[in-house]
Amino acid sequence: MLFFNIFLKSGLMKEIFKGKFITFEGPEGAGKTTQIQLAAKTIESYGVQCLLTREPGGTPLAEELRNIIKHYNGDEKISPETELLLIEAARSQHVKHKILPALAEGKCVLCDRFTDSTCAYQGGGRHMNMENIRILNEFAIAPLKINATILMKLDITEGFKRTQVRYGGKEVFDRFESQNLEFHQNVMDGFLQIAENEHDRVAVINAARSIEEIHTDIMEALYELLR
Ligand code: Z5A
Repeated sequence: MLFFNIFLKSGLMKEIFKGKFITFEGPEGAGKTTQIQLAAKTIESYGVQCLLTREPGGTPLAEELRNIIKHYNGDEKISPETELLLIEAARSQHVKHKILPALAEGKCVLCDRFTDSTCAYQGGGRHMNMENIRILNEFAIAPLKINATILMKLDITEGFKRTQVRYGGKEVFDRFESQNLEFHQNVMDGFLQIAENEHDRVAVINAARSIEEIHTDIMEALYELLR
């Protein structure tokens, strides 16, 4: 009986996760990369192949754009409009050349940041027009739709502390990390606003706990959002 139940559950989970597009969002250091890897392991145990990817980036060209978006340091400043268009250019390439083909093969695609990051960082952080961002997001990803999003909620100062540990205490900031606390608080508020408006798609997970506790909550939330 136990074996039969496990067999049934695994078959059900396979159906739930096959060909799904799942995004992970949140502030810096929230643990997205850590959790996306654990989620992939669990989903693969159901017999579904996973593709892990990230934004900005994910294809060779998009990764080149990522490098500019994160680290460009020339005298000519990148305007907020240019930053937004570079992110959307990388995204369009990523969706067409990597995400859509993988979904067509029935893989479960797990993406570290996606369109909600644009609303939160470029909209909330850089105060760019939300309607323009919405139109550009749609233009870059159509016909792709997100099936479920995990928003990892963490106090921004806690996130900074975690990334400092990763950098061994050295201050190596990219163009986003070097923004002030107000910028990062606006980003977090932007994420929470999205979750409030779209609770059928977005689950908010308290990321200030142990890695195992967070993983358990994420898998439960994904089951609820996708079933
Ligand atoms: N960006 C944008 O502006 N607009 C957009 O549309 C998109 C992106 C798509 C990408 O940065 C930047 O691009 C991002 C926004 C912008 N910049 N910021 N800030 P990235 O990809 O390089 O970095 P990130 O997305 O911010 O991720 P991160 O800093 O690497 O953090 P994370 O992936 O969420 O966390 P992690 O690497 O899994 O964990 C961080 C550390 O904490 C690490 O040492 C872990 O071992 C530790 N950790 C993880 N979980 C825990 C728990 N539960 N307890 C304690 N410690 C933990």
